[in-house]
Amino acid sequence: MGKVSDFIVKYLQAQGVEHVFELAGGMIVPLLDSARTAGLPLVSMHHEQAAGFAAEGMARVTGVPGVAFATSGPGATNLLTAIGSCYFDSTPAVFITGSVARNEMKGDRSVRQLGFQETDIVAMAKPVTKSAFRLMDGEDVKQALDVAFSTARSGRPGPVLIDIPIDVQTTEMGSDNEAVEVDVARQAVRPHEIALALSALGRATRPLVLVGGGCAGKDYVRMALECLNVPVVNSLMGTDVLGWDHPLRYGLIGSYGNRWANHAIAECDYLLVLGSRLDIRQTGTDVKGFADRVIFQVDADANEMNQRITGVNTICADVSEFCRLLVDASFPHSALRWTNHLDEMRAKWPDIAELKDIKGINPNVFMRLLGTRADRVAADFVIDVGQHQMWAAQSLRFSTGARFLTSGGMGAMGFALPAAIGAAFASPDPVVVIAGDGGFQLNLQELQTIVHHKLPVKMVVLNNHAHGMVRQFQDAYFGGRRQSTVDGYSAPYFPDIAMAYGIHNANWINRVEEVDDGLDRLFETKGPALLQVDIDVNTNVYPKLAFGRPITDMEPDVKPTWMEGT
Ligand SMILES: Cc1ncc(C[n+]2csc(CCOP(=O)(O)OP(=O)(O)O)c2C)c(N)n1
Ligand SMILES: [Mg+2]
Repeated sequence: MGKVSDFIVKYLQAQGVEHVFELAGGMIVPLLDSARTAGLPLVSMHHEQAAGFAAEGMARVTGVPGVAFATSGPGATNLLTAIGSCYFDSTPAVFITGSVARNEMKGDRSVRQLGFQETDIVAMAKPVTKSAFRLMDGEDVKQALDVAFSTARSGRPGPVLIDIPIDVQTTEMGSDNEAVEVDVARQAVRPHEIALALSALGRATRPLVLVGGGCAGKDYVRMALECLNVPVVNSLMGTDVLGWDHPLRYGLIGSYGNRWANHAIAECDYLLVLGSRLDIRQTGTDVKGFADRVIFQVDADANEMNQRITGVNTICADVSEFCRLLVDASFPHSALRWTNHLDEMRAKWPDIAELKDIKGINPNVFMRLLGTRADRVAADFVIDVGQHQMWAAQSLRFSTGARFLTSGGMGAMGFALPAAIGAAFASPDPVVVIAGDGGFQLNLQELQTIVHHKLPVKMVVLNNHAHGMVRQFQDAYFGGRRQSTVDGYSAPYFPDIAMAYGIHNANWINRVEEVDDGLDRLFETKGPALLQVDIDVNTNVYPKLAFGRPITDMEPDVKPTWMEGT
């Protein structure tokens, strides 16, 4: 029958796991060895956080739970940021950590450690997982994996952590444990809920749909939206539900939302929220305006509804299932006056004209050009955290079907490069990384993984020589004292770094006239390439919701009344 570690690997293969991301360590050597024997490809990363993000990137593209292995102690703790990212952004993943042998565990002894690197990762991971547990008996391995995979995928997806002592991994298994397909419980949709949502829509003259992360990568959602024929706005996590040019798409709402999209949400008389939790970054703090319209919210997680915005008609269901039924039940809605009005607002306030007196390359304009260029090679996008993320969400032009992956709830700098590695293993098409000079330095070491596997990752580093988003915050609320964002902070010349790793297609631009050429060079070779794009340090992201005010009041025209809490 073999060892527990052999069984685990076979089980992963049966689940459709095609790659496991890891960084070696003594306590996971049995798993690495079994994977090698069974032909399950391992991707050796250079930081466990990066292994976790790569697993997340892969899961978001494939829908199959991402898997990463890490050793005990620092290996396991290094995973935590990525585990949290999967938790907040509802990404299915199974993290497996190795730990010290059972006879080296401190148990109830009042010492800090007994075994070398002994660390209670289960307790640490509990608040950022759907389930975290230690497998103490090899005979329970099948049950443990069944629980892990069904928990990760069912309801609102998320991460699970299993910690396995090394001597459990090497236990010879007595009974025959056949790996089977795991059943995933999906919440049913009650037909009368759809009927209610549709009849209220029938009465609306200014209807709107808000799509969020719960819709990303789900084909039924797009089909349902097209059946409804209602204008659609998105949260950051729902950016890629419809392509930029899709006739129903009216852009990003929220803190850095497109101006017309925030007006659309303020003015609508009916709002159907699909897979979005209406958090503070989407609605602002002043939510009084949300009281006077009909809201239906569909979400897999009942706890997320009727929280900050109340009086919502809630439908606790799998969004994809809801949309599948909607396709059969709905009929196209017509609201020509309303869509004309939205079109007029969009024409009046173009995203590429928000930044006045710009010196050098306008990042909103750049995002449009980058998207158009990347579309020709059917690229997906993985975006880091900062100003560049918001410029991308406001202005990146891409087709329906392209993915826009970013770290939403955790907002983890350093996400993009490793998550792009996961996305690159999941699909043959190129992956475009959009990162800032700050965040790119958090997982820079993964350039080696990209080179090692010759991955078609196209890296765009928007270099404003600053932790720009925090710099903008300091300028707004701390008298422009740019401590640790500009003062005391620096970034290297990234093309030289790329070259040192063996990425020879590495270029730099800082003038408007160089943009086309720079983009051509980025895509002219098949393999990895880097383009550093210098942006003036003082460039802000606008419009920006004026904190404490209604969603339509946006900086720089209106000043905030509160300091933002996020
Ligand atoms: C791991 C982590 N540390 C700190 C932060 C706080 N933070 C948010 S945006 C940002 C600045 C990012 O700088 P950069 O990557 O250069 O992007 P820019 O805003 O300049 O486009 C910082 C420090 C964070 N989100 N994540
Ligand atoms: Mg920066």
